[in-house]
Amino acid sequence: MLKYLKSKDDFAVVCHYDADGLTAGAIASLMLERLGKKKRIQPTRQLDEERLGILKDLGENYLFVDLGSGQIPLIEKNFSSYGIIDHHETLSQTDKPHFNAHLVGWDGAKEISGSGCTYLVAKALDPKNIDLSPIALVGAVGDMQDSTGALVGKNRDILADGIKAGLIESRKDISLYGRHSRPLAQFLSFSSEPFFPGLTGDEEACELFLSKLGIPVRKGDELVYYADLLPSQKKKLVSALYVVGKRNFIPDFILKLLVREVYELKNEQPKTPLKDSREFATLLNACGRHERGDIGLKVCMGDRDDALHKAELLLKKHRRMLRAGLEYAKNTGLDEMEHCFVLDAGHHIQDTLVGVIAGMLYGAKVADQNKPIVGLAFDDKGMLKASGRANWMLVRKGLHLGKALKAACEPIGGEGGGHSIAAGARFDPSKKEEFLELFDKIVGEQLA
Ligand SMILES: [Mn+2]
Repeated sequence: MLKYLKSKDDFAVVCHYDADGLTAGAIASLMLERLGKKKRIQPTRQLDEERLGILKDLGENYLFVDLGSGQIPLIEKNFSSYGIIDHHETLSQTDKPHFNAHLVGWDGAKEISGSGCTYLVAKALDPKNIDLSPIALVGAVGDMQDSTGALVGKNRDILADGIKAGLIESRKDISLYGRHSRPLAQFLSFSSEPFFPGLTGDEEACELFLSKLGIPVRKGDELVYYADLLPSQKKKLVSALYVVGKRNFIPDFILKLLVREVYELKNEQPKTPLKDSREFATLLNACGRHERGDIGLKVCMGDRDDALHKAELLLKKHRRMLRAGLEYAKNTGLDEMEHCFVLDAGHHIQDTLVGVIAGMLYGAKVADQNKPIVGLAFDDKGMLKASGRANWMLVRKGLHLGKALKAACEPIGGEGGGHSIAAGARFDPSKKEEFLELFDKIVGEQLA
């Protein structure tokens, strides 16, 4: 791989369009730039026949990062000179340069991501590239590789690089999203993992909750952020959330993750979404989701003016859609079946958001906690997407939404599955009534 990168010129970097892919692409692009190579970069949602058109003739030599290992036959057929850096499972082999986490014995789901693999190549090319370690970690966090509460495996070596270079700080802190970028009451009310019944989705309730704890949400005219709180106030807040969680049967393994290792980028400005690695990753995902991976790439590569501004607008758009969806659900209300609630959103809520919004409806007191909620929305291909959300009390009683959705889809030719508390399905809209009837019946059986 190193020889390929050093000896060739005129590269086309192709990367996945999510946070891990964009960070991998940015690292690849910067390392090539530092080698004095000519390069272009193209993010893509997928690597398939349909998208080959936009990927053709971008350069003489290709470098696929955070994708490619699973599409070797397709790449082989269409590109003559290429290298692949990836962490996804691979079945095929190639005689071209191919650096894959699994091939060297690392677990690409937990120990290293696409950005991490690309970073290791960059570091091997030039030790000075360790200044790219923060971006590599943003990719790992974006890929949820810290889901056990901390980064593990090779990711920890990259973390150590970042700390040594004085670019990263890691410590234990509350894991809710928006420590730096959301005013306190919003920070609580938008918490969806976990969601706190009585708080999530209800900003006023959150303000009341905070004031009861003696934590002000305003200082003069300024809104207070979690990052502004004193250590004693932070502690008080975490304990109070823990109590809310316990009272609502949120299991210990979830509550334990309320405080976890967090990774902050020391050179980024406070109160921006770049300060915290998770928020940085979310910003990149917002760019990708709106087909503006190019903006995310520029932010990764150091643009703090125009590109950052545009990326923040995309993130705001996402939040606005979430808020609008929640308002829609509050205003139209839910259909109540015998064993579940239905949020029939049609085209009013995006299929990618309907699940998150359904989950927020418990907190917002739109739905009673004694039944699960299934949100329905059309996807961009005209199919119906069903997103089920429950609470831990129902799971304790035997509810498993993943199994229920899967079983309800079987006779109607749809596809479904997922976790006990959150799951999804997709099926033909003409089967809606049939689906709901069967789903309701299965949920009833599970809870009986
Ligand atoms: Mn990835």
